[in-house]
Amino acid sequence: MKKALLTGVTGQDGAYLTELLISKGYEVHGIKRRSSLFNTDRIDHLYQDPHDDNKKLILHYGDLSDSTNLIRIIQQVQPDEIYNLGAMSHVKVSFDTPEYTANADGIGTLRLLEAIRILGLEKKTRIYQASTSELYGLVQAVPQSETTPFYPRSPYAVAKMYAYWITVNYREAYGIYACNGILFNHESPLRGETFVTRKITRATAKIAMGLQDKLYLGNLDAQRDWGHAKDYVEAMYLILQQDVAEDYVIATGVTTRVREFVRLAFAEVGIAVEFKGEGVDEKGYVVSCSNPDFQIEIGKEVVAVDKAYFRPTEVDLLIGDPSKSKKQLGWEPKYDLQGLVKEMVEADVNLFRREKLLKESGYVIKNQFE
Ligand code: NDP
Ligand code: GDR
Repeated sequence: MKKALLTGVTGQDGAYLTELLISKGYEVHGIKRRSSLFNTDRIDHLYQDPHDDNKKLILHYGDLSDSTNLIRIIQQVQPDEIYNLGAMSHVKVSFDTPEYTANADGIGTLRLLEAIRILGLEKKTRIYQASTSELYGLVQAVPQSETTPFYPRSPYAVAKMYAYWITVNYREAYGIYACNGILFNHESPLRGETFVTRKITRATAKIAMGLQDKLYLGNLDAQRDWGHAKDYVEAMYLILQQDVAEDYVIATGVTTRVREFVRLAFAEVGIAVEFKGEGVDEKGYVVSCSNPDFQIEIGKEVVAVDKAYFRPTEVDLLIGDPSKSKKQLGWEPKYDLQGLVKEMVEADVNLFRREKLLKESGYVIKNQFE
């Protein structure tokens, strides 16, 4: 039985990849940070009692900033494959915590590669590095491919640039099967609540149900190549199954503005939104509602811009060229943007329907000490 070790197992991609690897017969080991709450919501359905002899998911406490625990866990697990998904992954937050981001996202990758070397696992353990389209940053050329020059625009992207090159360097210097997947934005119902797509789909559901008044966003003009995380973890797996270790772009090849994502999300619940005004004064208004489940006032202002969400330096346009991964990996995304938006909005509508019902029935306690 193959063994995989995942950092970032509690995150969006960690959850989907764990599910995929278990379905392929792997024993999956995940590194989880200690926190004051469980924080395992995304993988609870996969977790088994640690006393179960047939368990397929085993969790270890650890952190990318601590090389001692990484070496110990890798020595204990002796993984065939490592997927380094752990990271401080929020671009805007990286401007607030740049040193920590460099440590976890940049040096964290080095720590894993060194652990493989220290333990003499260069020929046994393959490693996948979660690289990102944020490396392209300030537009040099479009669509962006494996050969497009990088120009990172945030502490996050600069840290990931170090991780990218140290992965290439350890492959070339020590013959480790180490690969970068340069993944463009990928989303799902499991996406963190503060990334723009999930922020929009949650707000869409809440506004439609009368649970939220307005959605405040930053740069509505930003263009992103959005795919579904489920498709993208398939690519991660394929990248580590090839004869030769290489780096791959994973993207849909279609780009969409944030503003358009908002329109698509509201359209899923039967609400048509139109934008008027410019720059920070731009606003989104309801122009019609065809869904009898939702009573929303026509003309209501549901979207506004808040400068607090702007970044000191922005990445304006991302559109990936996935030709290499399609040709060499045989990878093909199953979801289009419409399917992605539909799944995310449906999940959030269900989530807030449940929450509303619980609240109305008196089961939601605002403060546990009340
Ligand atoms: P998430 O933010 O959902 O998950 C990040 C994971 O990393 C969480 O499990 C988090 O743990 C863990 N983590 C954070 N800091 C540390 C640390 N110091 N040590 C160990 N673990 C840590 O990210 P995604 O699942 O969306 O992304 C997975 C990876 O892919 C990340 O590296 C991200 O930068 C990269 N990426 C993501 C893309 C996307 O569009 N989603 C695109 C390209 C790259 P906790 O739950 O405790 O916070
Ligand atoms: P990104 O994702 O920065 O591309 O990084 P995010 O969803 O945060 O932003 C996408 C674009 O939307 C604009 N935007 C807003 N973003 C957020 N979060 N909140 C807002 O209110 C808002 N309004 C507009 C942003 O300015 C940006 O242009 C994600 C992360 O998953 C990274 O870890 C990953 O490497 C890249 O995708 C590829």
